[in-house]
Amino acid sequence: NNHKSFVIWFTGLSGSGKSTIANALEIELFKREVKTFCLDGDNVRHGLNKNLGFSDEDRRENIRRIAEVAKLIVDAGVVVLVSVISPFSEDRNEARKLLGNDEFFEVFVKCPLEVCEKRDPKGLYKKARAGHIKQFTGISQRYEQPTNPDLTIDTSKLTVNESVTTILSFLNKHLEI
Ligand code: GGZ
Repeated sequence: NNHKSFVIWFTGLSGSGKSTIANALEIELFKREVKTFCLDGDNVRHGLNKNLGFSDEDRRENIRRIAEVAKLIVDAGVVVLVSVISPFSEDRNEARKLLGNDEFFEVFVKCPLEVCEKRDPKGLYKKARAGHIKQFTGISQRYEQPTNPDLTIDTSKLTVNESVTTILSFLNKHLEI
């Protein structure tokens, strides 16, 4: 099957649902014979980026490397689903510049901090509140909301299925897939 390749860049707080949505979307794209690859911050930080922490500098380098890897995979003709907090607008804009506007779609996975904190699937917010994790996004470090995302998904209002359907119809409208 011939399709255009591009990056879907999911940005949002820890616990907002980025990876969950990317994984569910990947299943739907597979059914449509679209080749995909998931790049997840949490995974990449165990390998390629294991020398990076969570300072502003390290987050920037994390995003830079992930964008470069995403570009390599896009050039191989694969749709890349990137799930990283990517809290700083400047870093996301650099990623967009690297990929180019036609090959970069920013999806803001929007979810109030209170909801993410209530979900707390890994107990990280609890640790961050207690001061055991420094520079935690939303607690002790800033998250800059996208001002002009290609798409916004509010996961405090939509189910995973509804979120995936919304993204698929966005992609249908914009691409021949
Ligand atoms: C934010 C942190 C932190 C701090 C560890 N701040 O939700 P998770 O757990 O599974 O995924 C998060 C991941 C963040 O990595 P990213 O590469 O996505 O971040 S960034 O784009 O900002 O570079 C979270 C966990 O690592 N985690 N410490 N201090 N999230």
